[in-house]
Amino acid sequence: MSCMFKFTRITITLIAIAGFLGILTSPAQAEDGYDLWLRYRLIDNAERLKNHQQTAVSIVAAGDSPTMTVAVEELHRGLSGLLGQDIPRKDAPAKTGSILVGAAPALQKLAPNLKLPDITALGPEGYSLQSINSDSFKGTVITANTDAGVLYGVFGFLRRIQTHQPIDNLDIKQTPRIQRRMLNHWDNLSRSVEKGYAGKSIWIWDELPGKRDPRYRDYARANASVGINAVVIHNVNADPKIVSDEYIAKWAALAEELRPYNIKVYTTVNFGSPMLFDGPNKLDTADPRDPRVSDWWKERFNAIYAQVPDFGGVLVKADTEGRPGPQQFNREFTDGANMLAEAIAPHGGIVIWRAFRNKALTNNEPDVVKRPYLAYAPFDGQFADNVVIQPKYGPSDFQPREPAHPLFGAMPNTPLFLEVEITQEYLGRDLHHVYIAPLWKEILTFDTFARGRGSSVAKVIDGSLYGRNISGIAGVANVGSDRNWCGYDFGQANWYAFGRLAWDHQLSSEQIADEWLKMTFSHDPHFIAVARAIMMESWPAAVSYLRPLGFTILSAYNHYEPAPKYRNFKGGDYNIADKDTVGVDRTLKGSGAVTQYNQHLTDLLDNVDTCPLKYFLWFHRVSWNFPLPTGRTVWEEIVWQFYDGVRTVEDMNNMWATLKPYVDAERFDRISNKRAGHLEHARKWRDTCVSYFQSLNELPWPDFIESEFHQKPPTSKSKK
Ligand code: BDP
Repeated sequence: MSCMFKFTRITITLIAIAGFLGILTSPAQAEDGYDLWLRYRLIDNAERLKNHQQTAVSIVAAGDSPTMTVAVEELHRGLSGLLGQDIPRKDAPAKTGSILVGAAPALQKLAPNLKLPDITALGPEGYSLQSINSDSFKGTVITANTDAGVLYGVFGFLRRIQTHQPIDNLDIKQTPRIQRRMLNHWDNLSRSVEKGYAGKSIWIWDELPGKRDPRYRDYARANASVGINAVVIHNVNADPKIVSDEYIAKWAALAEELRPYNIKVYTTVNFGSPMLFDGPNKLDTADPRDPRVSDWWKERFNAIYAQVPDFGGVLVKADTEGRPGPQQFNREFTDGANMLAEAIAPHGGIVIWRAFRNKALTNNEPDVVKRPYLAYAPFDGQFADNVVIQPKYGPSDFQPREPAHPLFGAMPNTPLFLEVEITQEYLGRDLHHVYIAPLWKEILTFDTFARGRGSSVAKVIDGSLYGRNISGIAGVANVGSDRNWCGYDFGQANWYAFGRLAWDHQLSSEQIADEWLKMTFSHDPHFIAVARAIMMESWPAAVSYLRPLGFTILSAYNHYEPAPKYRNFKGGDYNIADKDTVGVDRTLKGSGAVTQYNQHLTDLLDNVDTCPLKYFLWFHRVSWNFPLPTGRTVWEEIVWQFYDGVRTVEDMNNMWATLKPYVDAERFDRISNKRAGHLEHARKWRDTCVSYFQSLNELPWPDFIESEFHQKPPTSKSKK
């Protein structure tokens, strides 16, 4: 981006001046990334430190449940670290400086004369942070209706200190907008992680249930600190053994470790389990209409709930990518999902049924992106009350950019969860520094027009559009056994951002980036401004060099390397370009995918003049010379975007290089090395893709490659 380029120059100048004046902050101590954003380092501003030390003198806690115990431990650990002195726990409030913490009923018992804030509207997970300044008591109250709410209040309070916000005069009430804020682990029983780039699975199956790795608790703390309250422990490509007695006992131990942190365990199940699972009651079918099959599941759910009484439910990938499902038995998805739902209902569990790449039973639609809509929309209202449908954010497969999934505007009578990917399957694995919050925000704010203007995806999934009592969002986890959890330091930002957006999807990407940077690196305003700019440009840049102008898919089978040729097969789903034309025709005259959106969107997307450029080649097939409002032809625009994306990565790397004085050497070097690899791989993407398209269309290379980007085209062919 050219504004980015200018910013880089300004940045370098400012850094030089700051260095000259000797006003740079000293680098922090070396860090390995294990502590994530919960580092609780001493506040480095003397005035602020003194002020906080007066506000937080002691902790007075009401209640001793496991959740209260971890909440108080965390408060003690956080305050003591941040304030550089032990903040003791006392039995009764002092006249000044006590932090009172506990659920409202317990707190009221402990301090009967205290006037507590009205928290009736906070629900089971909300919290209140209140400063009290009466004659008899000057202090702070962290309270909620439940201990879980108190735990979130503690993390909210600590986050304020960590991000340098005041903690006196507090009058804050917070409630999560979404009920089930879930991580989906694609972790296998072998401890490999599907599309995981951060080492092995953190679940050490061999050692469970007896031995509990201390990381389970730190993982739980990190999740609770951002409000994540549900974890699916197993891969969507599920091993039938996950519901064996042996494995239930293992993940019951995990549930025990996570429970104090208000995290409920869920698991994926293999729909074929009754016939795949070698047990005494193995069946020869998994037909959902066979009563023996529902009995089989009832028996397994009884076994699960006997050990995990608060088990959340099951996540199912069925009849897609070779996985078993009801269609194998000529049954509908409603048959499969409702059978499981009925078996789990007596225990209060839910069935989360994925809508990914599914085909309708009797419709072999050739355009893959149209299939899930055809498979599910006609069944709206026919699923049991405890069934949820979970589509990916777009109709294809976690592409760097996709229009939102049309199902979000098409199932008013079914709760829908949104599935996003925190792990960077199509976004450069752990090699590309991509901050994904802006992509998630683009989807969350996508207007479905389902109930007129303002019917955003966020309102569909948080339940507010249709007044639902089940709501949820799921992120495929990027967590592994690597010391720094996510494979590379900036990957932690995506875990953090997912949790924060799941709690409050109204937060901006910038706000979340600022919080994370302050808690993870430094408060220096200059550092924050530059690092935030790098983060905010990273996703748009990645879209430019991975999928410019709305290309559907260009990557190899590993979803990482560029392979436009491999994806471009004739007569297949992805015939994306030939000598004369480029894009996929999904208009009314083409595959008709535009009709799966509300009429307003259908009209907008169908028309080449009104279709947003970001989705242009997703919906339109046009000649390479088609003129665009940017003043460039489609061919020129594609080339421009590939080059511009890579230039932004260069700019981001230059900007990062100037941040050395603000970051400890260990993390700075680690990140710099990664960034070099990122740039190299982005160039590979650009050169592979533009060369391939040029070989198809034989159009001259645009002049701007040299004049604007100061590069030579990748081959010497066809210079104008
Ligand atoms: C595909 C992934 C595969 C997943 C699948 C899914 O490559 O690993 O199992 O999505 O989401 O894109 O089910």
